[in-house]
Order: sequence, then C-alpha cells, then structure tokens
Amino acid sequence: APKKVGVVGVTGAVGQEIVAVLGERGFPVSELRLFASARSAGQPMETGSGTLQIEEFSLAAARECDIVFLAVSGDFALEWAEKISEGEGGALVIDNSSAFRYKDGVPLVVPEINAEAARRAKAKLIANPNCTTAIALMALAPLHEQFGTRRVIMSTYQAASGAGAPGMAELEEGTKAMANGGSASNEVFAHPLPFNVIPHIDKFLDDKYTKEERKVTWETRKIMDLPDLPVSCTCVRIPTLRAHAEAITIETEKPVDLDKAYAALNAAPGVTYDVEVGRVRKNDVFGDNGLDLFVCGDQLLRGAALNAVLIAEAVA
Ligand code: 2RA
Repeated sequence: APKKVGVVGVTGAVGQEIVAVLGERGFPVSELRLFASARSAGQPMETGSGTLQIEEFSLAAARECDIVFLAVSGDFALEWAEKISEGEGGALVIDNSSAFRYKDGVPLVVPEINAEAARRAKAKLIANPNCTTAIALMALAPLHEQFGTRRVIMSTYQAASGAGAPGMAELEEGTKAMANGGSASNEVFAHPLPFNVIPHIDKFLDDKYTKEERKVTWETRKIMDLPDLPVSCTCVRIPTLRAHAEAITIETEKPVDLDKAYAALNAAPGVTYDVEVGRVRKNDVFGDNGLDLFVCGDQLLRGAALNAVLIAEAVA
C-alpha cells in the first residue's frame, strides 16, 4: 500500500536526491512531507508528487509518516532518530548519518547484499552505509560469494559531493577563481581542492587512519558479516564533482577464475547501473588467489539516496 513518506534535510545534496529518486522510481507515496530547518520552511520544492512546501521539522510531524529518511547530521540523527521510530505509531527510519551504523541491533544495509538481515531483524531504525563502503561492496559482495575474501586493500578517489552541496560549491567556485588567476579558499575541505589531491577525509584517529578509512573497515565487516576481515583503506579527495572511484585489491580464499569473476559481476544487480566495475584482473601479489579491480559509483545515488530508497523498497 502507498506510504506516507517524510524526508528530513531536503535542502541538502542527499535530501534533494532522495526526493528525486522517490519520484523517478515511482515509489508508492500517499503523502510526501519535506522537512528542513525553520530557515527553509515555506519554500516550494518540485517533487514527483508535484510542487510541495518545505515544513519545519517537528517530532510529531515526522511520527505521522510511515517512513522517514534522515539526510541530516549525525548529531541530529542521534537526537531524533529513535524518538521518531520508537513505540506504536513510530515510523521506519532510514538514517544516512554514521550515528547508528556500528550499533548492535541496528541493521546496516546495502539492499542487494543484506536486505534479508534487515527484514529478519524487523528493525524500525536502519542505517545507510557510507558511500565509499556501499560503492565498493556492490563489487566485492558478488566476488566474495564466488571466491571468498581473505583481505581487502583499497585506495579511493572521492568527489566533492561527499561533503554535500557546500563541498561541490567550494570546488566549483575555487576552480573558477583559479582559472581566472585568483586563489581558492577552503572552508569545507582540509586544503583547497581545485587542481589538488587531498589524502585527508574526516578526522584523524589514534591509529593514524582517518575516520573515513575506518568506516570502510567497520562497515565492510558488518554488512558482509565477516567480523574479522582485514580491510585497509587510504581515502583521497580529488577535484571531481559527484562520483567516487576506488582501486581495490583482494586476496581470495579460492583460486580466481576470471571468467567466473566477470560472470558474477555481470549478474550482480546494480553493477553497471549505478556502480561500474572495470580493470578486473588477476594480481601479481596474491597469485591465483587475488584480484584487482576499479570501481566507480555515483556518490549521491548508491552512496546515499538510491541506497536509502532501495532499503525502503526492500524492507517496508
Ligand atoms: C565523503 N564519504 O565522501 C563521505 C561522505 N559521506 O566525504
């Protein structure tokens, strides 16, 4: 049956994409409610359900929905996600932030890989993974099913959109300024991004990895249900707008048969549709038990909005 759907954070890059994806996929919506801060309340927004007005977020209004997508900060999610979902009459909440991703009992879902786990858990709060992990796992999960995975080494090339609309604006404005002989400022990124590569995304942790890199480790283990899998990642921001790319090396349990690897990737839902995989080859380091590949995915779609809507389709 059609659902009452709320999207919180509709003025952000991910919120806007969620609204667009709901329309494009013809998600069965009986009523769509658009929530943001008081500053944006009253503004009109085009949606698949016609032009709607943005409302100021309130707990009562969110709880009137059947499904609520949170495209807001981790702090906001920590404060509100459980209040929106709890008890009789609570909504199914799909949270894009990292606030609940590592919490026991909160499923962390890439629908093509572990929707079943989420359905079984009957959870009212589901976490959407970090874009970097979701894009990688679209390729790694089908390969894991074929050959098993012993370890993963990954380097990323991440677009400005990972830092939301302000990140994209900082890249575009800085690039124009530099092309005209000026200089680029940086408030969003650790350093000016135009014509640069920056191996620093999110904060540094005590072990000298960045949090973005550790998200890949923690989330891969949880989604693939491989709690001890060694995963090492180096995350780098590059001056592209909205697609993350990743060079991935895996050591496999079983010897790799390249034809089987191609067939598994070709058969995997979502691969080539919103995530592209190429450069698949045996690698010299792990001999017969290794593969190298290059993966590229739309950061705002697979990394956030589309993945979240697919969770709703699979679970609600
Ligand atoms: C980034 N993965 O690319 C982050 C966004 N969630 O900055």
